Amino acid sequence: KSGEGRAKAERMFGLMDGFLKNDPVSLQKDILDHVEYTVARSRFNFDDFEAYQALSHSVRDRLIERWHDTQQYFKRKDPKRLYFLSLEFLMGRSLSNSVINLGIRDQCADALNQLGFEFEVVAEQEGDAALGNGGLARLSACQMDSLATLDFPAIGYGLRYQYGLFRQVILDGFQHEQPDYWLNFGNPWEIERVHVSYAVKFYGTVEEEFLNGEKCKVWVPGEMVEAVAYDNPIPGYGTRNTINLRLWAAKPSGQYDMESYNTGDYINEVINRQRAETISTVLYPDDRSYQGKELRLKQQYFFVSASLQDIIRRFKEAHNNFDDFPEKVALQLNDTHPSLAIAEVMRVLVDEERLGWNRAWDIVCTIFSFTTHTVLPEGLEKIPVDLLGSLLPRHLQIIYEINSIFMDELKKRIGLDYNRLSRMSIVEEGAIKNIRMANLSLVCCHTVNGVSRVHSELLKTRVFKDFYELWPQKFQYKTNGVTQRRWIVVSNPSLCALISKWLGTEAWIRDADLLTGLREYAADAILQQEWKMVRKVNKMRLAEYIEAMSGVKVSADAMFDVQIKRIHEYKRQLLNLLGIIHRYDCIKNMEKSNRRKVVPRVCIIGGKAAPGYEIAKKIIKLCHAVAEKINNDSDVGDLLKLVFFPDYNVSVAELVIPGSDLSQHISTAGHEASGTGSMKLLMNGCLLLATADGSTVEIIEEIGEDNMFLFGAKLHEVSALRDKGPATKVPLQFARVVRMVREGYFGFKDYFKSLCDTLEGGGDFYLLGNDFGSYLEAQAAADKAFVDEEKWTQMSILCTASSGRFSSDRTIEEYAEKTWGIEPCKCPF
Ligand code: BZD
Repeated sequence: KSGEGRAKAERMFGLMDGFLKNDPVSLQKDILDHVEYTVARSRFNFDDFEAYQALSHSVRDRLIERWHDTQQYFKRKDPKRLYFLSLEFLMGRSLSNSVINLGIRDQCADALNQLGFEFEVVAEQEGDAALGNGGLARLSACQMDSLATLDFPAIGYGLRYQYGLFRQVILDGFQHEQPDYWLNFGNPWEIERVHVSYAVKFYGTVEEEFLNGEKCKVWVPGEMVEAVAYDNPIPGYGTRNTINLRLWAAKPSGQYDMESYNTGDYINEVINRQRAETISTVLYPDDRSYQGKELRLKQQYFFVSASLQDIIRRFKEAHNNFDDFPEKVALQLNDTHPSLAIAEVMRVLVDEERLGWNRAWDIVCTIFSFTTHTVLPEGLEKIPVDLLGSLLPRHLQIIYEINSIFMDELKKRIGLDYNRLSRMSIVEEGAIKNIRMANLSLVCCHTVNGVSRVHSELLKTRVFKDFYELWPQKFQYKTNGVTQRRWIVVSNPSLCALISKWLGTEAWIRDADLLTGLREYAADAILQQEWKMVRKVNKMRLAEYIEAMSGVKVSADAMFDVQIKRIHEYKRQLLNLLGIIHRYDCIKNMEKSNRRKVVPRVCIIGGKAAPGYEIAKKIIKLCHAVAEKINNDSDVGDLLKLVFFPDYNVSVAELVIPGSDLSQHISTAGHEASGTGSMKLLMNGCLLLATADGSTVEIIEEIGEDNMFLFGAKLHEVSALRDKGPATKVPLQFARVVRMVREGYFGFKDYFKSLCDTLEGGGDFYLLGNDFGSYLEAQAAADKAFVDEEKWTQMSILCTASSGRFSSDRTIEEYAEKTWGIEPCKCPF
């Protein structure tokens, strides 16, 4: 080539080879450019928040590069993709997680340092993305991290709520809810796709038409709303793969209502159209059961319809008929919340694609799988038929048709056993007719997953017994897991460094089974010393936060005992509080000289109550009332402190978990489907005080009963105890502490009456009285173990060493192989 030609080619090549550099100097330049051109501040004068914005944009640029490459690669390879449909994702903060997964944490810290900023301080500026309630939503977030890290071709779909989970504010010890308008300060982690939008239809009628001599149904909708895509890149760790979490926001439809045009009612037309946006305004804050609200149903269909239009469009770009659809598409329903997708796929394939009912049905039966996250039959979603019929008339017809075919087949299989037929029917008869979304999912999905082994057994023997007898092959379980990237590497960097040092490798960050390598050093005095140091520093950080937040001074030498999760009667925060009252009572009644034998404790409770859940709110108030008394009692001093962490969320968890010595997972056996908080605490070397419920049963198998504090009625005993009626033999201490609350020892006597009534006089459904004695014994055993520092540290190391099985990487590998049938598709560097 001539000199000029070569120069041009080099220039072009330079432009194409545009990957951003990750050395501190390049990062610094990018940060300053973003300060000036994105944040619009002077590069000579910006604060911590602006530094956060500029750094986030610099990181986002790097994410986008990888995201593009990954999407291009997936498009070229056209592998079978997993579409993960979930109404909730609890992502928390993104900055620290992204820089760690991109492998540029230290470079970013250096770049900031030279500009006069500190990475930790800058990262603290970020608010949480809290688009979910609790375990189910955080599990989705952990699973997205694992899908990206393991190079699976997956896309998450959900809703972009403008208001995430409410902020919990405590006034005089009472919970108040405030809106979480999380987008107020902008969100650098999303990319608005103004051109990726779909019309979603609601209401209207179903007409019959003849098309090419064939009778067919046509849905004539009464309302249209536009769904606009917001893409959130999810980077894998140690891979270039960066997958997409696509969240939909509702916008007024671009199509004008001609009627109002003609009548000249312009202002009202604009106002009405604006109302469409309410669909994605707010997350429902109740994690118990479905309430038959129209807006909730609209949310469900809105996100299902937009996601399926997107999925089918993508499929059609590469295929000209639906023959290969099941080989290319796996649809995972995160609980039954997205299960309208089943009826929607049928509608699209039958009414729009004209495949005919039987062919459409064959496809539907091979693409869907669902996971349930509840144990209780009353936790299963039901939609009133009238509501569904008015909002989605064609879908109701389709569901009736599916049910009618199912019922006919079922009669052939089981005969005219009407009780069983009515239990299994998708339509629940009664004063209010309902559609049972779990039954719809069970009929149409190829697989139903439980979230722990015990949960799956309960599904087979109780909740879905009839279906298990019919289709045993559909039932599987995948014990939940959490990502060690977020829960060790991001939130506990010093423990992360210590683990890598002793294992001589960082490979455990992608392969958590390697953590077992720590077992052989559990008794090593040097490791123990270093382990204790790391934990102590984390506890001191937590103690500082407690003092800043509540004014309560706590000693980092005390045992930090935590219970952090949503407030529920079945999770038994009340049992914990009664135990604390008992401890307090003992200290008060003890000879002064004996008090020095008491092991000092700092009890931490955190969690939100659903706004309409009165008993849960009373538990929060009781916690504050008890704390007020104990923390101000000079007889007690440092021996016992109780603090409630307001507004518990992912970021608070990241602070609390690394500094916890003991954590409580004390649900009545048979009630917690899995539980995942326990896994995060276990990974961080926190000992567990627990009942044999949900995934704890499997944790016990990994760490052994000796390395935890187990108590309480076992699963098989619970039903026997309930059948027997009110417990006759509750321990005296139990009666005493309940009496203290009832008689107003902590004030608010009238207010706490109904709470005490749940425990006495034939109540006590959750068996607190029955389990109280063994709970106190387990607590005493924990005290005893804590005094033996060497023993405790060894147990702590063994907890981390045994936590590998509870990585979401393992869960996702199992889903990929046994449920979804997908393979990794790794984007080359
Ligand atoms: O799901 C939880 C279970 O209670 C836990 O045992 C389990 O570990 C996790 C993950 O599998 N369930 C929920 O978190 N459920 C909800 O948040 C929810 C939300 C909306 C409606 C109903 C339930």
